[in-house]
Amino acid sequence: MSKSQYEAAKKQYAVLGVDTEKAIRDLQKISISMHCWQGDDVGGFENDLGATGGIQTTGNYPGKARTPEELMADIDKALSLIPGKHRINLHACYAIFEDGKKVDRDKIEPRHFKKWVEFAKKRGLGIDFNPTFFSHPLADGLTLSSEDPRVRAFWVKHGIQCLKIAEYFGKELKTPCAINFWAPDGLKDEPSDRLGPRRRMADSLDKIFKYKYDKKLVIPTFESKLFGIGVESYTVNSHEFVMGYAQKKGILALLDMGHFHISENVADKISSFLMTFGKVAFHISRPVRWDSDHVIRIDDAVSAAAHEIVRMDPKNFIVALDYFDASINRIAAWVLGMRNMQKALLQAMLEPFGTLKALQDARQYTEQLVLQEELKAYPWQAVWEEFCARAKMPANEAWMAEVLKYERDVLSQRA
Ligand code: RNT
Ligand code: ZN
Repeated sequence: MSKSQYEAAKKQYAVLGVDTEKAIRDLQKISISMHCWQGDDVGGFENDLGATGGIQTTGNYPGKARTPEELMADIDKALSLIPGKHRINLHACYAIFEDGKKVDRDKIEPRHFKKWVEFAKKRGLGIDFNPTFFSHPLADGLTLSSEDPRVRAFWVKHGIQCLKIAEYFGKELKTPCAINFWAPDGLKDEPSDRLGPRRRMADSLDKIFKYKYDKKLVIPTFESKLFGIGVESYTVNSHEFVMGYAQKKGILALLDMGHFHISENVADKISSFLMTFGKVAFHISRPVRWDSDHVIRIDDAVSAAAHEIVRMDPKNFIVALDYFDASINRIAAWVLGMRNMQKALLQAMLEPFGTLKALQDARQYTEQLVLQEELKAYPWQAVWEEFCARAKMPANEAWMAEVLKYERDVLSQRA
């Protein structure tokens, strides 16, 4: 697409009172947290057993990263095709044990993430973090809410160590580390006691947050979930429990787009979250019939979420991606998801929000509906291409050729 097409688009948007230059500047400022776990099917570096305990990947596309070096190289490849400055999101199971000196999760320390810090520093990336309450022999249905005090104590220690590691990231990289607590705790069949596990969960979290983390360096978030594999009837960290606990504790609640009833409008929750917490943390994901963690498309759900994020100012949001598809090229999965999120945000930035809001308030619902629909065909793609050109990035599917070359040269050697 040519410069003249951008100029034409710029004029067309200007008629609506939309400044495309401002949209490009605003998009350049947005950092999305790219999840390391798409690169190896949530495997981590502790063993080769794969993800267990409530999450699961399907597919066996060749070339997955097996070592820290491979994962870092793959992240580099992905980032080289994504415009903008972003963050990476790590899980505790991606600790790097030098000389094979492994420690269990209750004993991991900042030094086990030194290589990640070096990696991030060199590239000017921030790091976000997650304790890993799954893929472990002590993650058998219940972790922080277990009826066994020894199991709870183990996971409480893990949580505290992770807060220390998050502080280390925040301090070293000079940008606060968002640390997300997601625990798979739940039950397969109808429980008799729904209250007990929730009380134990709250007590364990209280113990973790007794650790006086530096609030300038660490932003804890707490993720809810409706159900999971093997925990179909009851999750301890239901939406209501998480909302209540987070508010009481003064931490943020996290919305994962795959963690609600399939017909629920997750975007509608955002404004209420913002009013309650002042900031909203997000896992952008794509459930297909269930929490399947497909690579995100610019579907109605993602588009609606992006619109709400832009309308309520991206400054107030922590946007992370969360999906893991092992059936397709993993680098393409990263690049596509990151670029899709950016495109969805750009489309939202090109919305004449003031005009639409005025139509709503004046009850001119017909005009509002018509404009909302007509906007979908506006030339946002020309603005996207201009944004990519300024970042010296391929603007369209041309990036896939790069990924295929990497697959031939690098990934195919990992048999
Ligand atoms: C699982 C949650 C959680 C994980 C990651 C790996 O259902 O969405 O966020 O996907 O922590
Ligand atoms: Zn999630």
